[in-house]
Amino acid sequence: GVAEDDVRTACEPEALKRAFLDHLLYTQGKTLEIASHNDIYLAVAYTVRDRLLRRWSHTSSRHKRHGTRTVAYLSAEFLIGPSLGNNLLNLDITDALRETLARLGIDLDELVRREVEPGLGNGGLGRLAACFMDSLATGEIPAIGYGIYYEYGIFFQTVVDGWQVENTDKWLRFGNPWAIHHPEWGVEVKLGGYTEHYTDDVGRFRVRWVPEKTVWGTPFDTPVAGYKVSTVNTLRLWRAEATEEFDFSVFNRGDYLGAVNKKVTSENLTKVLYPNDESHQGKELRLEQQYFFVACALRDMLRILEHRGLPVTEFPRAFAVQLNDTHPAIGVAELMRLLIDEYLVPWEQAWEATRATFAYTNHTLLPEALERWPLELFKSVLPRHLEIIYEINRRFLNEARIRFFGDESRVFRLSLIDESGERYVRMAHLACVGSHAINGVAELHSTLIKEQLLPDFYAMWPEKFDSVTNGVTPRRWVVLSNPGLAALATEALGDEHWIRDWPRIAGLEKHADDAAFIERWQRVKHTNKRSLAALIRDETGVVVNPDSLFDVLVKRIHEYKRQHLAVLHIVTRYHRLKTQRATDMVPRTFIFGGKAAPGYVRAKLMIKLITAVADVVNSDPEVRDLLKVVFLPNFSVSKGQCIYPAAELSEQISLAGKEASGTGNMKFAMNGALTIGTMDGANIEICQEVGAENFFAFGMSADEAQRLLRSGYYPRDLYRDDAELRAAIDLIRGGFFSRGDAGLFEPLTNDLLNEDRYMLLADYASYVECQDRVDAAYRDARQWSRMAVLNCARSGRFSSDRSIAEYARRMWHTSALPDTGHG
Ligand code: 26M
Repeated sequence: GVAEDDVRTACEPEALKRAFLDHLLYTQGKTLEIASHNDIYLAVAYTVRDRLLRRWSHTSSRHKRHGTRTVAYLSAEFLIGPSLGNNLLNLDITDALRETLARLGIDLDELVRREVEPGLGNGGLGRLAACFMDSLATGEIPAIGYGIYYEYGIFFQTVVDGWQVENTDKWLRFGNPWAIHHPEWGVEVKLGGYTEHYTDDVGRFRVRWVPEKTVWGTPFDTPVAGYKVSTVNTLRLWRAEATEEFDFSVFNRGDYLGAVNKKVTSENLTKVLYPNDESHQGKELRLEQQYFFVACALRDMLRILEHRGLPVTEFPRAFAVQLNDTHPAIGVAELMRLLIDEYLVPWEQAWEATRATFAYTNHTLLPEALERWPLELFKSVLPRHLEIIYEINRRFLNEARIRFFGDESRVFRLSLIDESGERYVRMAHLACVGSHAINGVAELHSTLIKEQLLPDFYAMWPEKFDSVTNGVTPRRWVVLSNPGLAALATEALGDEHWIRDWPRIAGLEKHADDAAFIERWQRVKHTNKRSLAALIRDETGVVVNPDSLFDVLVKRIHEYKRQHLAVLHIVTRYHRLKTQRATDMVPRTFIFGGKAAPGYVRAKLMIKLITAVADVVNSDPEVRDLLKVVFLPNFSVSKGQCIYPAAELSEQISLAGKEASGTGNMKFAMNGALTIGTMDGANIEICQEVGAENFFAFGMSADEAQRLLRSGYYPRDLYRDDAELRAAIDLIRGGFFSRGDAGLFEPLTNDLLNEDRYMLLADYASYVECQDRVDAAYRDARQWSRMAVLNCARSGRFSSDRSIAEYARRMWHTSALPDTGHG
């Protein structure tokens, strides 16, 4: 593809300059003299996009010609982050474009820094989907990501008086140069209504779904380039609008305002991303969103199949559909509906094709996060799908009755319908039954799925269960965010192969004892810390010391993630400083970031607790620079890119057994932060890889935590018996951090003393003791840096390239389709 670059898409400085100026004038309608920052950004982005599109058209025709299996990654969220820097990196035109623009007086790095990112995801799950898209393209695996083109992404967080305030994220305000709208590939999606069963004119039993309404879905395509390969895959996100017929019918009745109103209603469907993760609420609009994008995706795959001249029965050979959690699990019933009702495929054959098509990734064990839809609600939105689910369930339970002869209680537990009280459709059960493969996202998590979440399904189909440990892309999370480290790695390793083959980073290990290398490593870290300190000053006004230990906890705010355990530790340090002249303490800066779901009152109170402690500690002259606490507002992909490279200590302190994997933990390790963490999720595997001597492990194991909970857990006894813990909790509940308002944090402290579901008190002593060992280790800067280098060097397993290779081989049965240049 690259060989055929024409005058429009060539990458030499002259061609880039021509293209940029053309776009500025002919797309933006401006000359350089009057162009705004945004005009320039857009013209640059279009210049880059042209080069993506050239490769993209090649990739599509290559995929069509070879007819290999395409991965369809279905996800309600894709948290892709800013695009410009990443596309330049993957196209390998950063330097050429930087030079070209510099000659025109334009600073490319500033354009990259100021890009506003689309926040089309909540956190880990959405970001994982984005890392996977990068690795699929880099691995040259034919793939399409399917999702929703939300008009409003995750809210923009500000902090007012220490409290989280949500602001709308109108990310499309200045235009989105990366996506191309394709109205011509629009599809109609039915919703609501009822079904009619009838016999058609040749005597076949048929079902007709008579919808209450229809909406029109159109795709916005974003090209996703692999790193220095010619493959460019597609991220295809769907937007809902009113159908034309629908409008016409109302217009004809003369109800103009009614018609406009219905149009507005249709557009509501993809208006906003639900900002809660790990807590399911049975909201009708959410179910409609899920069905909408899945219906669009499957229709689109059928269109592609037809375009390739293949019959519908070839569906599973043409596509491997991966369900990113249960959010798209309705796809199982939708594909069945399409095959049975519309293509008249017999049930058994349709079911076999469906199962061969889908695979399901579970991302959580938390009961409150498991999706269940009240039957009545489900029926009112998807009446035909409910019938199909009943039939899937009837056949499935018959199979189960034979397999588990006489065990009706097991059949009851396996059912796709929860009938223990109000009746629900269990989406995880639907996903399991309709998939040929089910996986967890880290070893421990996969074990717990088999033993605790879905033991009956595991007993029935042990061979379906698998584990694929998450990974993150080293392109964004090292090369783009940490250029200093990237340059050092390239120099030490002699080439850039590590960027596409991350395990080669192991080559740094032999430099871990090299004083000159360690010094350069430390300089890189220090530079990154200074930039983060500048960002912190700009955003919060707090001045932090770049020579202090940067101790970082960034992730969604959740009780199970235990940000308040970190607060108890900080308060303990503060208490020590005030009561003992603890002058040998290592100066630390505690950096927090993360969003709380707007309706999650406790999580918002945790933010207030962090900021309240920060206010007191930061302004106490006695503390000097031994302790600083900052809450950096609006944690996002862009913020992460500034934070991970500057971190020295990565806080991964969830209660063991609760965090499915974690992926921030991997980004920290790759950037040479040491982890203080529980034996939870992928922390266990990180500890294994980097060596226990280079990892600060603390707390109960998942097993120990469960046993303690079952044998009777009494947090108040722990409070009674531990003076430091008591002092910390008493300071908080006595109102010390809330101007004497003793009631403010009571919902948190009372819970810790009485229930403490996430067992902070049980892990507190171990955590504080472990933090003391961190201090001791940090005092020896050489030794600390050595451990940091080893963390990076031994993070080879945690590239999403490895995760994708495992999915490709074990669940998708697909492989790379590299561009040989020979057609
Ligand atoms: C569900 C229903 C309605 C509205 C929103 C949701 C929802 C959205 C996001 C539920 C869960 C969501 O994300 C969960 C998530 O991010 N899980 C994380 O997934 C990561 C990738 O596998 C793991 O590393 C984390 O451990 C896991 O918490």
